[in-house]
Amino acid sequence: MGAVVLLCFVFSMLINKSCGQLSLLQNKTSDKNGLLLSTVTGKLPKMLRDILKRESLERFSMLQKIQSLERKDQGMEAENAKLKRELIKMNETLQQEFGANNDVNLLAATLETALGVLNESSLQWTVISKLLTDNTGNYSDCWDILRKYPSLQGIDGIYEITIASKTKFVYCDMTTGGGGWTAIQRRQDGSTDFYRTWSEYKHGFGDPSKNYWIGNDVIYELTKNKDQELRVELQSFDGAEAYAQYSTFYVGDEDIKYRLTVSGYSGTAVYKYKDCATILLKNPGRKGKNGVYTIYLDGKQKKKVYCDMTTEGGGWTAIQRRQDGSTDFYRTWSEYKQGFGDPSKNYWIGNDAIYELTRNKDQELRVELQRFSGAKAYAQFSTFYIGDEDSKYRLTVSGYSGTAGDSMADNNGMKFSTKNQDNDQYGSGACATSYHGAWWYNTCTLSNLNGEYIYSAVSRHSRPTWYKWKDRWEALKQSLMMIRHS
Ligand SMILES: [Ca+2]
Repeated sequence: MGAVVLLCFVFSMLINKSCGQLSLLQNKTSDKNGLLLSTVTGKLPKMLRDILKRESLERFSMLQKIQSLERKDQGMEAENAKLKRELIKMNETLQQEFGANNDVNLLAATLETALGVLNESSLQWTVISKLLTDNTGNYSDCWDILRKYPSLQGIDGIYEITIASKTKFVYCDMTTGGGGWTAIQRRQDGSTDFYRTWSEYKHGFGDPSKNYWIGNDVIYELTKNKDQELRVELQSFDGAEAYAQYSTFYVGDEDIKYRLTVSGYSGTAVYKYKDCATILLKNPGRKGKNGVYTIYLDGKQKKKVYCDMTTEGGGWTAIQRRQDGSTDFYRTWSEYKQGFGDPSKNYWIGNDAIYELTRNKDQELRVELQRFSGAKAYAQFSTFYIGDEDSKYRLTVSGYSGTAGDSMADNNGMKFSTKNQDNDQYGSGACATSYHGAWWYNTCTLSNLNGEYIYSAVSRHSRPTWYKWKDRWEALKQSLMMIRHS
């Protein structure tokens, strides 16, 4: 396999990291005591390798910084000279005021060392920048760079290559499948317009550190020996990743309008996660990252949900979430069936969705509650599932443990009721109306988490309450009902 080509959509923070590292180095160089540079004098090539390897420092941003450093060089010289004068003056003052005191002599010696380092610092920068500049641009692609510098494996970033005797900055994936991939396209966000003309696509556009098209002439040059493979990497907004790989990939020159030859597919389809636990299982890096993710109910119906990736190992799919009063929960049967609200704040996932998620009867329920005082408690149920709409989403809930008390014991076996559909056990009225909510009411209830929100801890049964926690109808500030494989 020769050099290889990559279409890459991978999200990466390497650029920012690298700039951060470089500015650190830059600051240390002009550091008043110059100790960092004094310790590395004479080891510059090794230091450069270390920088490239450990800090993921990228040539592109580094060269830009060096150019800016060179512009600042005179300023630095002036600053050094000023510092030098101050040090000399300080030294003289010390000698005059304290004479031949040992401590003072020690201090003076330290000051003189510092002066020596200062004198060397700008010279050293010139050496560093020259070494870096001299080493760039002599490679035909990322594969070639990696072949000559195997220690760059794992260091994705911007590198300079030479194509048809012109240099070009490109993004190299030095990780995937051993690395050495040259990115011909990269999109990370919407900050670069890709709706461009023939000529722009011919020459390429954008910035390889973020979004770019390498240019059709370059793709032709890179692939004209017909020995390249193509890999397309994709990432969906909920973090799912997939790729497509083609064992043959090349384009013709401009005369034949860059005619494409692509074949020999292998790869993965985008995985449709069925719940938050599966997302976490397939993407362990999501642990601790609570937020909104996309799941596919029954492998088909797309749904945005809030995932708790923290509590007790994470992987919880939230079926109800209330954080404030900005969402009305006093809704109809049809709205509770479909679900409503915004998973990033307040929402009900939908009774059809709860049925789908719990139909295997293998889920547990965890209810997390917060009072306006900030105090928190939870109730966990080892068994939780509901029937389909024909059964009026009849609830099965049991196996309580926790700190909030079991306020759902009376709801076990009950049908769901809303303000426009009374399926409760209360003969002389509708609990959904008198409790201003929607729930699995019995002859009403000791839990009413879909009750009417209020911004204070008033005590009233029609509020979002969990009676057993404090043995009163205290209105709660927040609630989270979530399920996970038991
Ligand atoms: Ca009734």
